[in-house]
Amino acid sequence: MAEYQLYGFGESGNSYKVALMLTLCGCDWELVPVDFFKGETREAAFRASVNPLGEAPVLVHGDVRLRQSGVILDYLAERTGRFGARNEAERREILSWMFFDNHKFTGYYATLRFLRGLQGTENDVTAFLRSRTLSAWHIVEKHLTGQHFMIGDRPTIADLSMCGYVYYTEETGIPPATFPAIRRWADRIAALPGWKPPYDLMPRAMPA
Ligand SMILES: N[C@@H](CCC(=O)N[C@@H](CS)C(=O)NCC(=O)O)C(=O)O
Repeated sequence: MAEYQLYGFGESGNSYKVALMLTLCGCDWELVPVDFFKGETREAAFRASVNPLGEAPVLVHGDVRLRQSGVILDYLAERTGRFGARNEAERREILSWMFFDNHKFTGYYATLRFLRGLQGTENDVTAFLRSRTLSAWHIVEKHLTGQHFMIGDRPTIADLSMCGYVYYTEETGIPPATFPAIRRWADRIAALPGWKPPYDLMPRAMPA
């Protein structure tokens, strides 16, 4: 058995955040596939034995079982000494971006991408999500104009959290060309030694 078990699935950018961190850090990990599209996260057994929040990702490390990608990234940064904060002020800055990511940058985009990109839905809800996504992405675009990573000149878990969905290519109505600084930032992360795209790390769960 590998040192770390990651419950997740290929389409899950939140799982990809963790899979990417484990991979970049050279950790010994294995995927425990979650059958999301068949409703596994909504089953009582999953909530009782894997995650009471009914979500992927979950990381198991020996006796430690963690949920929420941000918490998992923080744990791994501490364990591996990679991509963490150099001081208290930086730690708060990282947390601030990770909360913003979970609520808005990933939060709105992931929901839009699920509805529009994976289910082909287009309605008032997707229009609302697109406008909220654009607002969050413009904030990040401005922040990344003139600096290489979210916290200055070196990648941290804030970047690994925020990049979770930017490598998926499903159509969402968010034109990448509108966000050149975000694209350049995504390319910088993709240039880190060992980087792999989502479906190279975890297979798709969605039936073809
Ligand atoms: N903030 C959470 C979000 C996790 C999340 O929403 N995961 C999705 C898959 S990408 C999920 O399992 N959703 C199930 C549901 O909400 O019912 C994290 O970062 O881990």
